[in-house]
Amino acid sequence: MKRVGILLLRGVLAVVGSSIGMTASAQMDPLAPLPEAQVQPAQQLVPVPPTATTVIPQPSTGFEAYRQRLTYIARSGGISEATIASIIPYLELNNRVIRLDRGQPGAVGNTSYTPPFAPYRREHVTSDLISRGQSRYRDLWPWLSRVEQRTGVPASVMMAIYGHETSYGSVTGGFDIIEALASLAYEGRRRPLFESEFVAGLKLIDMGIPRWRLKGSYAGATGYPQFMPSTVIRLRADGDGDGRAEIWSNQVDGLASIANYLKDAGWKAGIPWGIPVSVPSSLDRNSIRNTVAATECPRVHARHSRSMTMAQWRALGVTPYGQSIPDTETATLLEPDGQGQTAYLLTGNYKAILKYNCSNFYALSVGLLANAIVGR
Ligand SMILES: [Ca+2]
Repeated sequence: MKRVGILLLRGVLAVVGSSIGMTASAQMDPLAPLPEAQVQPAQQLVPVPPTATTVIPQPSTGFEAYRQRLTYIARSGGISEATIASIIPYLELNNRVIRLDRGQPGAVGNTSYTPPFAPYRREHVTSDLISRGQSRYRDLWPWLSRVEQRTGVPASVMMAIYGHETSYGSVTGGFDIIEALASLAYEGRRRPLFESEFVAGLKLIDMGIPRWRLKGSYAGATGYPQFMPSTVIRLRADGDGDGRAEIWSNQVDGLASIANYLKDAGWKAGIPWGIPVSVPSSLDRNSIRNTVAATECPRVHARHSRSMTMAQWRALGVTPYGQSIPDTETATLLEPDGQGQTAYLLTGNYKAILKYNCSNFYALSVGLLANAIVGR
């Protein structure tokens, strides 16, 4: 997983978590392992409607205790004592991070409703984003072509992700990710994930990256590729060949890291992410329905048909508008605006984009922006 974005956490019900348990754990030996139960995750608590008489416990008391657990997991993760001592005692709970995390669209309400794609596309694949992408693509092509050769990932796709994630480096996020990750871990809805990313963030500091560099989204994604810390450690790449992978200050390194991520996620060279197709109205959607639930983000995959080869799709009357996929290549069908509108056949490379951010709208708009950047 690259990062925890807005969509990854969708569908998780926000729960009033103001009464985080805090009793004896503050008095414990900080060296001793702290079982999970001593700092209760918010989701185990019964929601308390805010009323005039509701007493809101001070969460800072609970967070003080939680710092001891952070110290313990940092030590267990091999973080140096110097880093632990210079950071953990001074960490504060960032309530804004928690509010943003809980306030995500889709967190409450009718989760079965999926809006049409067309309005999202208009908003996210704009002429401004296309023209800025084209100009950067031209400027950086001498470096990006080498990254493309090495990874098999088209430079246009790297650029489109760069555009979507950070508006080509102009919005990389201003949260201190160490504090944000500690706050989200404390909040508890996805504690194992955020605790492990917190430790990875400290590891980056141990590796010599200064704390002030570690700025990013409220969910802990940082740098031009918006990687979570564990992904920074595993997949950041050197794009310009100077021996350093500087994802916070060097665009080519950021783009090469994006390509490296997609390659790691299974990107196959020479195959498009997907193609727009027309679907005959006679096509029996039931006969192509996907009956296997995906293990990762099943709601996103549930909107796709089952996988068939291009030759099989063609036999069913599904016709590419332009470029095709090789006949033996498999693809799934997605009709994001419903029947009778433009549909897409999506390859394994689309699934690699989904690993970056598991949302059909995200992956489609990345693919369409990439096409537009190279004039397709
Ligand atoms: Ca470099």
